[in-house]
Amino acid sequence: MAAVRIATRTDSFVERAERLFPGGVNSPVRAFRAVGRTPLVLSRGFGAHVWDVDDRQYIDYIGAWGPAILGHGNPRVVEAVVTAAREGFALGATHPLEIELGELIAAAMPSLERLRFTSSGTEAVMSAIRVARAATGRDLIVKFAGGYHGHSDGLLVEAGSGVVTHAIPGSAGVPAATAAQTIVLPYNDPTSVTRAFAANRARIAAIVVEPVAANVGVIEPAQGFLEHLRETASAEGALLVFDEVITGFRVGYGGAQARYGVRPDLTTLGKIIGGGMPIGAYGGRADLMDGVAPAGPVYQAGTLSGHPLSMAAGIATLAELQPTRYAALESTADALATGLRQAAAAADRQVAISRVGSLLTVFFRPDLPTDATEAMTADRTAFSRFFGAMLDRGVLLPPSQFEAWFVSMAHGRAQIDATLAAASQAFLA
Ligand code: KE4
Repeated sequence: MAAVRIATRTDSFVERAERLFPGGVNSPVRAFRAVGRTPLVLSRGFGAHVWDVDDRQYIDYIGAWGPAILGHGNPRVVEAVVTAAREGFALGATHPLEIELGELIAAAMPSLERLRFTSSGTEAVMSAIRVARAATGRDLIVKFAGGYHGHSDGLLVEAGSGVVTHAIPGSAGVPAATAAQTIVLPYNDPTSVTRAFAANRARIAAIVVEPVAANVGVIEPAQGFLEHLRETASAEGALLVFDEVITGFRVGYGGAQARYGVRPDLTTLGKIIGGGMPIGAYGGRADLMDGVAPAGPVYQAGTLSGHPLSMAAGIATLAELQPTRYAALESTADALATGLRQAAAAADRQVAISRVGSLLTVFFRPDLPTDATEAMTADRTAFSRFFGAMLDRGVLLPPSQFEAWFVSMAHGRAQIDATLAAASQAFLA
């Protein structure tokens, strides 16, 4: 007789959510469609763990998609938010905490001579592009296949027919004319960048790049790639925009620009700088940012930009991010990656494990991809089976082959050992 599945609180919440939200979620990846599983409904997080509404505990590698570098519910971050909340929420004028967090970010990333807070990474990237277009008087933007920079129209595009021709819409509702303002190139392909500028001389305003690709799985920049972008942008009168929404304060306190020693003209940030509260930021050269209203003609605004509670959470989070803690985080992530390689080999599974700092991806393909085209050949069915087997053993991975695992400073030996024990079984699934 077929097992009778008892309806759970998860089922009830999912059913109600599906009546309310498109796909039952407020952001697509949370629907777990890529892995063919019922989405989790999570109600609590503490340290390296999250709990669903049926009180099932998971070791968490989603990490709120990046913000939770300290783990969930860090007492000092919670206390900072509660203290700030007692003084009022958004007050509609500059708040001292905006200045405090802005100074911390500028000190950590000297390329941000000026910056502006927003409420999301999407707003930050959209605004940085507007600044670049205004400063150069040019319209075209270069991005890289597999790069995700939020959901503004001009960045929801796919590569056009020829490598250096203009993009086509990557989402319904994006006008072809808007998409055509973007050129999509292969990541880690310097020649395509040179050719794109030769074919669009004096028309490209900026190159927008995730300095470590983390939205096709984790792909490290090839030796010299970021330097080539820097040199080409400078030589061509275009601007280099580092989208560090994920890598900022993740791959080191100074972000990818410090890790790789390449200075962008503009940087976008999010996630960690808000400690899990809504946030984004963009900033860079003073001569560029002084073009932003009310100092200059580039308009950008936001009711809740610089929200005091987001500022408080960000300040408390950055205060915990000392260099010694990054060393320990790197060591934990390395132990996880090494153990996963051993577990896969023991199960005779061909996977390639990419790691940059505490960002990690298990690609179900024989070797490490260098760009999105190669990443896309990964075996998604195999990943989905692995995801489900890990979930059933209490380990929550990002529900997509093409999202990064986020290891936090709250993940310790016990969590790594438990993850590896689960993986030893899950690689056999
Ligand atoms: P938000 O608008 O979601 O705050 O940030 C957009 C964004 C910009 N740049 C990069 C490099 C990003 O990774 C993101 C958002 N990241 C995704 C996960 N890869 C957020 C998760 C989601 O969309 O639900």
